[in-house]
Amino acid sequence: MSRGVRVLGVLAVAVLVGVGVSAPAQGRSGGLWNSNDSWYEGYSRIFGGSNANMPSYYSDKISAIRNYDSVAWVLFDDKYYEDRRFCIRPGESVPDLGAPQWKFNDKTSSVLRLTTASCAGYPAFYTIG
Ligand SMILES: [Ca+2]
Repeated sequence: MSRGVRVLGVLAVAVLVGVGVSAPAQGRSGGLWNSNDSWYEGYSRIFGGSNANMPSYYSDKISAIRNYDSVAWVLFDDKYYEDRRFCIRPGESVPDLGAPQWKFNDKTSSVLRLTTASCAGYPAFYTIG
């Protein structure tokens, strides 16, 4: 592994560990914004990249999300991208993951950042078109 790759890895971890944000800023760019209470209350943070095995302070604690990224993200109930899953496209918001159509409050244990804005191949929170 080159030194450059190691530095990038450290930066990715720094982004993932999180930036404390008290309120969702309009026009924020990049990442999956999430909070541990519905309607963006409680602790909030931005995920900058995929995480197959979320630490205990994230796992099973996410209650609301907004996608400020340019690509779609998938939330999984289990670690390592297993079990139930839902995809959120760029610009979409899910203020209450516990709503009856998803029942996904405090479930997320891994997150996958896709390479395009499409949710093709994954069930999406919202249907389009
Ligand atoms: Ca879970």
